[in-house]
Amino acid sequence: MTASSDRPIVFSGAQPTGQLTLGNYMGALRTWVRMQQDYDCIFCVVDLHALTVRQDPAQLRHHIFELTALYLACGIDPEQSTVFLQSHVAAHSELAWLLATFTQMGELERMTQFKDKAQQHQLNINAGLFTYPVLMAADILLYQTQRVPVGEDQKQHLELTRDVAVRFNGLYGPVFRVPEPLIGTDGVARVKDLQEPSKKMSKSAASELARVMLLDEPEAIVKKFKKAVTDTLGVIQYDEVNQPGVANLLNIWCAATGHSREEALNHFSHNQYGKLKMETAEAVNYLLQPIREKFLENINNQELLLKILTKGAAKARVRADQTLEKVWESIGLPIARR
Ligand code: ATP
Ligand code: LTN
Repeated sequence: MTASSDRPIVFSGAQPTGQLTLGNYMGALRTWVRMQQDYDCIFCVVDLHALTVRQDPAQLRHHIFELTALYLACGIDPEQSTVFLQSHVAAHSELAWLLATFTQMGELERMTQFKDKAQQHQLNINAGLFTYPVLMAADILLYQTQRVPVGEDQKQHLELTRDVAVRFNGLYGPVFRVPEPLIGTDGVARVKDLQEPSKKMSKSAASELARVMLLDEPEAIVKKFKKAVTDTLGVIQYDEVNQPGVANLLNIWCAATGHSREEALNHFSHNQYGKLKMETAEAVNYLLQPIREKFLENINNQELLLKILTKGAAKARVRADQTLEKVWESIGLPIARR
């Protein structure tokens, strides 16, 4: 391993809006864990983003610790990577304000996540929900990030981040590094909802059967896969358009076992859906078992979790402030060193 300053910088985050799903793991977390070896990784618990949907204070606090414990249980190593809570580093909010003045309303109006969430939360379409992608751009640009490993649903936000960075640099010189998204390199770019396989599996899906949580008990996982929606064609082949449920199960089986799609099709070619469902459930249980065990080891040690976040924030703050000062200077604001 080389010194951290020589390695390309990676930034990513997840919202403390509930336990992680298999989608979060296969689309993002698993890639994060692998990247730690070769990259200078910064992983954030993005609590300020979670506030765009109304949160119960006690539950939010619980979710913050739970997500931190899940990061560790998945294999994020706070000695190797920087792990911190977004609200602990003020520069995120500060840069978000500045970047909002370089982002057009029309650009934000086009964001599909905004349109979806506005639809889901019609009584609370707050301005934060609208400017959410600007805060995300600030998260990424503060650290001169090179790679951003995310699920496919975040692609549009990444494109906006790049556009804002290029626009700013065009006006003031090379202040920000323009980041590259990394989508679905080590898993599935978009794990689908088990009940409505046209949609992505989401933490906030209405039906419990729709999503597999990393901390689900093995029996619950078997039940969810058994009840997964497929189709009436009765053949196992890979066809995302006409058989999205089967394609999703095949993708999950491949990501859980490390087999290719071709191998999956050979393996299941003469089987019925029941076998595909059972074997997928077994493979997922095998994958998640060590995560559940590790989670239980550290979830009750809140003191340790807070210590990790506090230490991570101190490291992150130094780096974030360097970029923020560059931004202030370039737009003509006198710097008050902190
Ligand atoms: P919510 O459902 O509350 O909106 P979320 O699970 O979509 O939450 P995050 O917790 O912020 O959102 O997501 C963390 C990471 O997981 C992101 O990189 C996101 O792209 C990825 N991700 C989320 N859902 C999936 C999915 N179904 N398939 C692949 N990746 C996903
Ligand atoms: N918007 C992301 C979470 C997120 C993020 C980030 C991901 C906030 N800031 C910076 C990568 C980099 C989501 O909803 N999944």
